Amino acid sequence: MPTVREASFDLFRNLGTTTIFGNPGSTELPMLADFPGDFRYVLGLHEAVVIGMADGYAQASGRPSIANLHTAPGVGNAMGAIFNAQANHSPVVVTAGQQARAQMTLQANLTNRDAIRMPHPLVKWAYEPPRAEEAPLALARGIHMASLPPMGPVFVSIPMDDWDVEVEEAASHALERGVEGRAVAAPDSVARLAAQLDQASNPVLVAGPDIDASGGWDAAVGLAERQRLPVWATPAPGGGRLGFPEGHPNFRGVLPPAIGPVGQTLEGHDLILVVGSSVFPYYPHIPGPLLPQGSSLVAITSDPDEAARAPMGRAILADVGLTLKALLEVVPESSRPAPEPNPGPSEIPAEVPLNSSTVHSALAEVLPEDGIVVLESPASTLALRNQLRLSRPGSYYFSAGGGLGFGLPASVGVQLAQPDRPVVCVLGEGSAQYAVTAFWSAVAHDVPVSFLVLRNSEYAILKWFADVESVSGAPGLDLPELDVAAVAAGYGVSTRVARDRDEVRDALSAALASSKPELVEVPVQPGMSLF
Ligand SMILES: Cc1ncc(C[n+]2csc(CCOP(=O)(O)OP(=O)(O)O)c2C)c(N)n1
Repeated sequence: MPTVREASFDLFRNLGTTTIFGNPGSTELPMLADFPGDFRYVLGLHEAVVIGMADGYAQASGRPSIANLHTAPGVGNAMGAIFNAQANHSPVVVTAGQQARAQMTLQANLTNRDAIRMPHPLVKWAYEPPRAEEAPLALARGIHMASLPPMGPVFVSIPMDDWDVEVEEAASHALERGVEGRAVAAPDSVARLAAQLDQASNPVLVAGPDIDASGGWDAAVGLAERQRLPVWATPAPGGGRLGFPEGHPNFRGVLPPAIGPVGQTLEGHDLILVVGSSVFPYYPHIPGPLLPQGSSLVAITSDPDEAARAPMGRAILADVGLTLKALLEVVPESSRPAPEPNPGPSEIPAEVPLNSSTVHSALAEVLPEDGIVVLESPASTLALRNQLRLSRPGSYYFSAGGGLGFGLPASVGVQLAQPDRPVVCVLGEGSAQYAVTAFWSAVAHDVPVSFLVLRNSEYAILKWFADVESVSGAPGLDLPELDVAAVAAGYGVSTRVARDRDEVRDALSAALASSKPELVEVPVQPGMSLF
């Protein structure tokens, strides 16, 4: 019979996953022994990087990814990134080594003494198999759990002396199983919603990240066009992906992230259809009516928790893409006038020194049609969305959890999953620090991400929040002398500094054309850019 190690790698292979992200320690070495030639091990130098890369890879490949961490301290280091993965609905299968079974009760060094409890409440399922022979079954169960809706991270702890144990005959079934979880809404729910849409006088669509994740992009466009719906993107903090092309004439913009302003923005709409998003990813507490007077809300989500916790409206729990397609099949062509066409990106007055809107307008000039943006530049998020108007599926990844340290490693994972599409990772110089060693992984594994770093010498978004929260005199909001280009160069990345719009455009073109990771650092004016 095969060993636990052989059976586990067969399992990964059968499920189409031959990339393992990891940072090894003594408790993980037995798993990695005689590492099979058809597998790729992507080394991250810190666990935030390991999980961030695995998160980007899972989202951009649409398949579960495997991340291997070093027992308790490795899991501890990874917690912020696991938090992001659950907010992103990202199917990351986190495995960690554990002391040898014979030494766990006496708690020898590096025993993860409560391995199952440790990653809670961030994972869908956490487990340590009671017997070595069951480790492949536990991994199989974890992989299926991670990829069932709502997708999300799981955790399996595996004692280091399990890997050479022979599995039992019965385990072979586990290796070949498939579990399918995409289910369309009941036909009467779909018919009722179609009738509601058609009878509404001024309905609106709010598009969320799970439209992209579930392959519902074309159906969302079809529905908006057939029903003449204006479309808003769900508020930026929860918009880990785009649910609708932002260059489409029906696209209105990104909803503001607070209760009162969302209600005001949707004023005048008698039906609000929210698809593939929580209702809503609010952030600052700006109270107000949850819904405009006289309007009702229906949400389609594959996440029971999102459905249950929404403070208003009716929710339909179903696969977002399949249900959009089913809705499109039954909804009639509306005779409502089409929404006023969106005027497109705002004009930017020529400005010296640069601000982030100018930089993003230069990026828009050179980003190829199939370009992908991974974004973690808090004060320029809205400027980037406005200037770029990304309009292809799978083109945008952002941390829906809001924990910094996602963008840099996720861009490496996204590029590994999408080797034929150019990836640009846009970072604030503060954000770049949280998982900074991912620069090394990009170089070591020849991952040609183009990094664009906006250097405004401050935590600009926190200064904006200080105003919103009426806080004055807070320390720790300035970042003088933080030379990201020099740090990245230390990890082996080729870097340049661009000081005006033309230099930004030319440096980005060169980085995009390069087959290596390259970084363009741009000193920009402090403050938020909203357009
Ligand atoms: C793990 C983590 N720690 C701290 C924060 C709080 N935080 C949010 S934005 C921000 C500043 C980011 O600075 P920078 O990347 O330079 O972007 P800017 O605001 O200047 O655009 C911080 C520290 C966070 N979101 N996540």
